[in-house]
Amino acid sequence: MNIWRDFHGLNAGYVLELYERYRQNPDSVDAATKASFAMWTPAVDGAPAVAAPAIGKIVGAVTLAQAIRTYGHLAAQLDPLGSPPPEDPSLEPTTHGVTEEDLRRLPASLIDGPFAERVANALEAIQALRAIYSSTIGYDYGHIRVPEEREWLRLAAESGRFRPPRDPINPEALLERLTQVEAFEHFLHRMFPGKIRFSLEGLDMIVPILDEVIGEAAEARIHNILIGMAHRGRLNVLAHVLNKPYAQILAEFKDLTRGRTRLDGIDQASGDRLLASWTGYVKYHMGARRALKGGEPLNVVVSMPPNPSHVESAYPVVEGMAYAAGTQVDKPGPPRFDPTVSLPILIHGDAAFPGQGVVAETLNLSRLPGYHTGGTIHVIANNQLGYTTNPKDARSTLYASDLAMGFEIPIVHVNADDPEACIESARLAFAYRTKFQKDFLIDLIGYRRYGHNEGDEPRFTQPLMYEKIERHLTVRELWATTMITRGLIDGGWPKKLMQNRMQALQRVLESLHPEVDLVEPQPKATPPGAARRVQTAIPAQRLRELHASLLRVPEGFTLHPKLERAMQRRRTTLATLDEPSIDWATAEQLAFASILEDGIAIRLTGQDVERGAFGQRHAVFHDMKTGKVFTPLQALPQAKAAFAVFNSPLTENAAIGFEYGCNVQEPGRLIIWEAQYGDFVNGAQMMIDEFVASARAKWGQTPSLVMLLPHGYEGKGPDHSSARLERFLELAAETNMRIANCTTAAQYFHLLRWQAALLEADPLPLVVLTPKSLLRHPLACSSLWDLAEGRFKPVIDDAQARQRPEEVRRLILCSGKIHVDLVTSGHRAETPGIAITRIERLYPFPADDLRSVLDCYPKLESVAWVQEEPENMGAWISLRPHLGALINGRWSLRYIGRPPNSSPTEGSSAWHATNQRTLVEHAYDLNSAIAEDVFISSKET
Ligand SMILES: Cc1ncc(C[n+]2csc(CCOP(=O)(O)OP(=O)(O)O)c2C)c(N)n1
Repeated sequence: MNIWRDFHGLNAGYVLELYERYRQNPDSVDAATKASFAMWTPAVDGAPAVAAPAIGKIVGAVTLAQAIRTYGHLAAQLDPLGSPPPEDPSLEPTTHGVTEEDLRRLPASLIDGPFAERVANALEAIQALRAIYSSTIGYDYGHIRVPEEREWLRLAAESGRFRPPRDPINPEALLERLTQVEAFEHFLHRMFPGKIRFSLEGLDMIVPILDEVIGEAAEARIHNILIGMAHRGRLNVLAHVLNKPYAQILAEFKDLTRGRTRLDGIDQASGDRLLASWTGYVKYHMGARRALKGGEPLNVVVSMPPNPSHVESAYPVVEGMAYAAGTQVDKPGPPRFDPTVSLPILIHGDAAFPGQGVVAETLNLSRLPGYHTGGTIHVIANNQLGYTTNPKDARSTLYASDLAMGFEIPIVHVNADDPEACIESARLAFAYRTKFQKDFLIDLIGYRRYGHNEGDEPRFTQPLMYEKIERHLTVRELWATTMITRGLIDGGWPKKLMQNRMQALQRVLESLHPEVDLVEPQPKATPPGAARRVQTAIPAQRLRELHASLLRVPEGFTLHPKLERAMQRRRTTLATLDEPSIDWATAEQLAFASILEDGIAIRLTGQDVERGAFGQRHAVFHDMKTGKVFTPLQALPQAKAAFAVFNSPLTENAAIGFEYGCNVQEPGRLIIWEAQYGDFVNGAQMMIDEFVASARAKWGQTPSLVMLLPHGYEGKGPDHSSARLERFLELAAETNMRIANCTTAAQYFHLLRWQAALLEADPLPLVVLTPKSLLRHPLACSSLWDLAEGRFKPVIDDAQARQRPEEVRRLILCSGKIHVDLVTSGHRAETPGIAITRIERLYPFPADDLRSVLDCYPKLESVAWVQEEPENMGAWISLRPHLGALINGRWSLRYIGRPPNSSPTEGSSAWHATNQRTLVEHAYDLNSAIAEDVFISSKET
């Protein structure tokens, strides 16, 4: 054969050019090409001539090897139930124009790889490659774009260094572990028939995989190992990995009512008053914590935080916990993150992983500054079903794991019936994570022994699959058979082990004392009066010094001219005590600076928070000439703790979940998340319902996350106006959060300082409706005196009306920006009979403060609640019963505001302005009799 027959035109030119390069420097071409050219004798004119007949075969062999490395997983035996793999034509030699005979004649070095030295020719090398890439593990790393990582993964797969016998597994210990796992499920199945437990069976290898990763992590002195997982197999993992006592789990299964019914906060059994906020939760979502003790390594804590039923919602929370655990904030400046301190391990469902958007949102956090945890080990507990739904209806991808490819996460698909392959995958995952500090994914493909839960009949929907499952041996049985075949144990031993485990469980059940064994987490009781005792004012001199520090920029730093001018103006902001010259952003900066000076670290995140969505904050300056950045709060000489500020990616759900995780892991830090506009917070409703609002009642957690939600009707349309205050008020009960709507910079200052001071003593989530136009409005500005004196006021009465209280006939109660619209109206001066009082803390409802206000106006005839939100939104619906109780029939209570609407507000600013004007007019109209159908509804209740 002539080379020109196989290679002509561009191909021939390319080969000759390559050959010329090889002639000049044999190492300048890759190993396979080098091996091919080594077989040729150059012709007189320099072109390869003698071995020309082999060149097409050589290229065929090389491309075949490449195809196996990239697509070998498509022919891997991954399904324990034996479904055929998808296969791919590129894995066939004929596709590449080679036969087995051709391959036998070619050298093994052509295929390259650590095994090439051990085999005789290219055929054997290809067979070795197939055995690696198309076995019970499918290596899926072709999407990794970093060549060094790809090469590392290739060598790791092909060297077999994580595989027995090079890295031995203790077969007896493995059999015992699988016996524990299976016996636990059998026992529960037998003793509590039909009770939901979400059996692990079919994916039993999850426990040995976790053992392997945790063992390696402990040896590597990773102090915090955090496991996030949903319902599937959770009880088994709690029992065997987190060492949750069998007695406690069995006590939970007994599900004695414990004599407790929740009525009026009284324990019906004991008559004691119940701690506020405790409803408990179902057993298969509870969390646990285990400290690995004794010998080396010390101080390793494995924990599994509780999570709601909402699959995958705990994923960003666990990431946030891992990030916070690995971050040191005890020194001023930016926080220092050490990726070797914590390890998140996440177990996902095969339907949930591609289906739930929060997964993609959280994967997108994985490499970002401020969110990077040093790499997560993901395991998809792939039982090939989502409830009753088959993969073809559950995802648009071939594998359940394909989403991870876009984030360049290496993937191994592994057959859950091959314990050695599973352990090899775990070792590879940990080694990759250690080397590159990036995520790794194990797609553990097994099956589900029973229905979705143990009460379900899976044969209704998957009759054929379950026919196979019924006949399928468990992984313990398969492994026992392997051991017997290898002559490691005798035939009776596996059965004996199983009997021992079942008897041990029986003994625990028989000696159970549910009242003692059932340990329920309880929220910490707060010391009474802690919130009242906090001092938030700080001396004017200290404020001035902080302010001066905040105005300093490094020598030679060139600010944007507008910012430079703003800085110049701010130099005199604190010059006098009583001039209201402190705007919202300055108050925030001073609050942050003073909190840092008090030694409390701050983390502020959200979309565009560095500059601030309204250009108000400028927490980070950018040098106009060099592009360098400078963060004044990180350079504050007075600071005793770190300040972090990160623009988040465009997500709410994962972002709030992550911050929640940071918060519960490190409750001593002030964690603040800011929405771009308040309405976008509804993208994270799941996090708010399931974590922020109810985690205390369900799991005894005590979050103190701060959420800043811009809110106010300013003609921007149905979106960008409302932070959906009504939703937060609806969730507020049993003192589970604080909700504020401040109208002045000083109020915001005191509120932030108050929250920081209560992080340990009385932690509660804080929801703050923050302003937009009021950020710079003179009426929202405060004086130095306001910051240096006083405290946060839950209610601000009308200072003007207080000077002539006997003239007041109507008391208008309102909250937020509408107050400014009311007091700046021309009607204000003309209507001295009206007092306007702001409720600045909507929850807990400030009944005492309001009572004192009501008592101040002796001639009061009516009270009106005025709001800009429609009647079915805003604070009205939640506050109405409280106001009714306070008024107690003494005066009429009138609602003045928009009627119920499905959309928060009008779609045009002109229309908005008209309605806002009408609303204010009604508020000031003491005599109006208003028809029901006017746009602004005003009615007595
Ligand atoms: C957000 C959310 N939607 C729906 C459900 C109801 N649900 C519970 S488990 C499940 C199927 C989950 O399938 P998969 O992710 O494969 O996990 P598996 O149960 O098979 O382990 C569904 C739909 C839920 N728990 N959470």
